[in-house]
Amino acid sequence: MKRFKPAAERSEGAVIHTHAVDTLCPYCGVGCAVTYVADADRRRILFARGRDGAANSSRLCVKGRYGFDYASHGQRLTRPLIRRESAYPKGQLTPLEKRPNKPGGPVDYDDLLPHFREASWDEALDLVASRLKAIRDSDGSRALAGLGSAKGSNEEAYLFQKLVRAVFGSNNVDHCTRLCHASSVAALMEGIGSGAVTNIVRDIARADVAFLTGCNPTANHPVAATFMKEAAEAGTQLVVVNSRRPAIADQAALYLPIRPGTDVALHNAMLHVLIRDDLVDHAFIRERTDGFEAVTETVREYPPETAARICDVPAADIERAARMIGEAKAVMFFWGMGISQHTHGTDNARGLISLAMVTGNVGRPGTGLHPLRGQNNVQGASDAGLIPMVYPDYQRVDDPEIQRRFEDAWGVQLSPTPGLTVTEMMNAAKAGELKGMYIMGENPFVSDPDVNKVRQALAKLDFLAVQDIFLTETAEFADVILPASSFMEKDGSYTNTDRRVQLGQPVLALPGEARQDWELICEIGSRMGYPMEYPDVAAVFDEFAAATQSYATLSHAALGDRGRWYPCSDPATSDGDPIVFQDSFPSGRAKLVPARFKPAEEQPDAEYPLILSTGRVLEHWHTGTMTRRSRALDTISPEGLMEMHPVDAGALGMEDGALAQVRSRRGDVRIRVRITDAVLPGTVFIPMHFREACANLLTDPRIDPDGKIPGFKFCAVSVNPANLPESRTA
Ligand SMILES: Nc1nc2c(c(=O)[nH]1)N[C@H]1C(S)=C(S)[C@@H](COP(=O)(O)OP(=O)(O)OC[C@H]3O[C@@H](n4cnc5c(=O)[nH]c(N)nc54)[C@H](O)[C@@H]3O)O[C@H]1N2
Ligand SMILES: Nc1nc2c(c(=O)[nH]1)N[C@H]1C(S)=C(S)[C@@H](COP(=O)(O)OP(=O)(O)OC[C@H]3O[C@@H](n4cnc5c(=O)[nH]c(N)nc54)[C@H](O)[C@@H]3O)O[C@H]1N2
Ligand code: SF4
Ligand SMILES: [Mo]
Repeated sequence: MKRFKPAAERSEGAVIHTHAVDTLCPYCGVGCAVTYVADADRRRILFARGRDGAANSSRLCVKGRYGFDYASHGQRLTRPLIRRESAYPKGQLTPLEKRPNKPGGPVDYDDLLPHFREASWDEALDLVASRLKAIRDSDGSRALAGLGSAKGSNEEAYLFQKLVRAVFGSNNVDHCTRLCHASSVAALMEGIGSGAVTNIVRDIARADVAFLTGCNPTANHPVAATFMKEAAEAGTQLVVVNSRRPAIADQAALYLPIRPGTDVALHNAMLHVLIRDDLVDHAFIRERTDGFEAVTETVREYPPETAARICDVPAADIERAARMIGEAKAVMFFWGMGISQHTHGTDNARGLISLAMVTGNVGRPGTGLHPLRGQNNVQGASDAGLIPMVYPDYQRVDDPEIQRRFEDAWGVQLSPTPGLTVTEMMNAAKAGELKGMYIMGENPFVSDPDVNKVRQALAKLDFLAVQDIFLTETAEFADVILPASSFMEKDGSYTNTDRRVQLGQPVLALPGEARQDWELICEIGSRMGYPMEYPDVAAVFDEFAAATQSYATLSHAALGDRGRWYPCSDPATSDGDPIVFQDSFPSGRAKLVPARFKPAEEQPDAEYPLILSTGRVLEHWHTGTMTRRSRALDTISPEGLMEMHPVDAGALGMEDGALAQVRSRRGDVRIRVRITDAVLPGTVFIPMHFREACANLLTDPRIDPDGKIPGFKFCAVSVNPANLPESRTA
């Protein structure tokens, strides 16, 4: 039954019968509203049409418009699979870089399938439940862990963390936010008591100045970027800071190409100028913040000339950026992974918070803090408690009062000990302390730093269950693989980067015997002895909303076909709040925390002379499981390329298109070179999407002390021309 009217699309009496459904794009945190039109038997999506959503006004990027066909790809998992006794030992898999083909290719899939046998749902689910239960009973709750998914719905995220907490019995639950904005959230929680954005993207139209740092919106938040560009044309001045020139720099009033990993020095120098020239908002500082003196004290050591030497940005440009912010009436701060994915990511975000606070740029139109959220539901997955330290709504697991409340609601005893983060789980598995895992909708065997170490660690588990839509590099190590629903087959709510909660609904029929993700979570809970029964996802939403103040007024019925921003006082009369914290912060007053510049630990040296940064391209999604199975996207972008500055390429005698061998202290990959002056001399860039040239074989797993996020944006590598014959067969 449909909660809201499906967009009727039937050419009466004509040859073609189609099925049109109003839903969302499954990819990024912008959260574009889409109508997908499928064939009459709902096996295949024919085309997409942008819908008039709050975040997109009918606009779509290439992924929303053409990236839907992964869902009907022939390699979708359709039956439960159990690893054969005779399968190769888990620890002896072919190294990623030696694998002959890419995920979409047939070789890979046909090679792997013989190592698994098909099973009935009862056999597979009983095996998962009994093995996890046996580990819990013999080794204790701490020996089990789960990774949930920011590609799943709020309801799935809520159920997943409930399963780990109430049934596995520990708080060992996390998701990809740890690799993403964990440091931003750590700084925001400390600074203002909330990790969500204060103002929506489209508020940029009302900003005089927008500061865009460590983000590449034209590639990664493309529809949001269109609104940013329009604002720039209408007079909003963009200050863009990046270490690899992003396309949005073309619209910038000021572009600062910064040496990677040196943003703390830049932020401090800007604060220095603002305070020195008295461009701060004294009333705001007095009435709404604490810690201004400590910040003033620290930034005194960072005159622009000092920062200029650290950042390789001219002192005059630093002065100008500071004055633009200090003199504007309304400034918005946007940031991404170039800020958060460093071992000093929390310090980076602290600086941005201080810049906004000392200039009084929060709580008004065209102001505020906006960490651009990545996955379609990473905001919601965090809100729903897929985090080891907190229950839904960021309520601490180690607060006895809160623990009692959840114990009453769920009818079980809960653990007061914060659980392991993604990165800590890998270490615990390696040490043999973590023995069983359930991974749903994540692919850590490609997305975690130093993946060779991760592969060794997870291969040691006594039992691994993976729930995905494809036989991923992670699933390859599983004892049981559960075939799940893709976005296109399910009901549920998703919270975008703007805090807009919107509903998705099924466009396609489930393939083969695949089942709904949410039902599988409940099946495992119930089979482990804790009944998890709900009539539908709307009922799960209600239980989640009851535990989560910011969602308390919402329900599936109230969300309708356009969704609402949270907080929303009354969905019957209000669209929700596009701007929050007008008068105070959840923590009362904002806390300003100073930070000193610390260089990344692994600096370039004679052996590894270049800095490697990793990230994304427009057409591909993370580990490529979806976009590399989309015909249009794979055709436009079939291969990963390493970007290198002409000066460095020239020194190595390498031409555009040459094959390079890239080494770090952890691994090596071979990849073709693309010569471009978008990257700075001395730095190279490798996209994370291509497992045959897997960036994470190279990356450094060291983490930020507060956010526990790895520094994906900085490690030392060497590059040499590769003269070995190519092994690629694609
Ligand atoms: N096409 C596509 N879109 C995506 C995704 C995808 O996989 N593909 N993933 C989604 C997800 S989960 C996320 S988190 C977002 C990420 O979106 P972004 O944050 O835009 O992602 P990245 O490309 O990782 O890197 C951001 C930028 O940081 C810059 N940078 C690197 N180091 C530094 C530094 O030290 N200082 C500064 N100031 N800048 C630096 C890089 O040059 C890059 O332009 O994208 C989302 N959207
Ligand atoms: N080097 C480097 N590494 C990085 C980053 C970087 O910038 N550089 N960025 C980091 C960031 S910001 C992020 S967010 C992470 C992302 O890391 P991951 O979350 O591990 O990456 P995805 O490829 O998005 O994995 C999603 C998985 O879910 C599956 N899936 C999709 N839809 C569904 C569904 O509906 N149900 C189920 N059950 N499964 C589904 C997909 O097939 C895929 O296997 O990567 C991090 N890793
Ligand atoms: S901007 Fe993001 S949500 Fe919108 S269509 Fe593109 S990938 Fe999808
Ligand atoms: Mo992310």
